[in-house]
Amino acid sequence: MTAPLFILNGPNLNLLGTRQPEIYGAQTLADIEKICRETAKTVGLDVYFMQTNHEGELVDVIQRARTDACGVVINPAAYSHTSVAVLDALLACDLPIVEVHLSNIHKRDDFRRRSFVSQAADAVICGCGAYGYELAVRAVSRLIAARQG
Ligand code: CA2
Repeated sequence: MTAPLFILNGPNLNLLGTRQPEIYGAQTLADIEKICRETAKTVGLDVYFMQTNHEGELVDVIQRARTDACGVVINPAAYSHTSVAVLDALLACDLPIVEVHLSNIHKRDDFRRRSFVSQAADAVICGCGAYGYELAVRAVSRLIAARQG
């Protein structure tokens, strides 16, 4: 059996749908999980979906992905812009990695324009809202298939 696709979400994304819909959209994280599961099903992937507000927990789950996942889709949220630990954990993964952001991080505050995590990502999707997660699942499934030859 193929290992699941890990879809990982960083701090405060559990609040989606409650505030700032003009930036992040009206969909909740549960809505996004549903989109991911439906999309993954169409490309034949199982999904492990999680959210954490804790940097160490994110590092732990990325380390688990090294052996237990077929690929990673990650919205590291604020840790994108601050965390060398999350970057290093991803660099230790020999897996297809797609970074996703709901908002266009290049159109916002200067500090959001740099993502450490992008250095470990095969692809980065931003500014497409929740649809970006569907694109990310499709993109990572292609990268997984390409590796399998
Ligand atoms: O656009 C994205 O997906 C972000 O990763 C979201 C992060 C932000 O720090 C990044 O710069 C870009 C923030 C997620 C917090 O989302 C909230 C949603 C509703 C209410 C409060 C926070």
